[in-house]
Amino acid sequence: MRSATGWERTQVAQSDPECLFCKIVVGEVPAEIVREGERTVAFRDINPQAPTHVLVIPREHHPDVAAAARAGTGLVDELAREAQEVARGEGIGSDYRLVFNTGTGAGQTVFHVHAHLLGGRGMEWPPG
Ligand code: D5M
Repeated sequence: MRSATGWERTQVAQSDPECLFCKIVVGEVPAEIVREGERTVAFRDINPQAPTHVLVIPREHHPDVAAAARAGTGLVDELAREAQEVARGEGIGSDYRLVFNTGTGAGQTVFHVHAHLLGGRGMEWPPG
């Protein structure tokens, strides 16, 4: 397991010291990092729901995908692009599901926007 130490001193424009994923971004909480970019970090979900289950997050703190979109800096596009790169790296090509749970009613438990990248098995619809 590797923490995001390479980027520890990177100035993150917007950060919440109480946020678990902000702590992963600065390497304060360890995670199994699979990819890092200037604005994003991807790490394996602690409770995987598929053979590939990676969370792609921005370094900046935004509570959910709508807030990240409102920031208007192309961050959500970048999460999608990074997810595609992770999928390629995982050998699942372009067959994956990308999910943003938004709000407690939809199952969001960590209020730092994250894209769930799920793949490596067949998917059903509708999701539970
Ligand atoms: O998804 C939040 C996800 O975050 C959930 O699938 C578990 C995962 N999680 C929680 N803590 C950790 C750590 N420490 N490492 C990796 N993954 C973690 P949500 O959509 O908010 O329900």
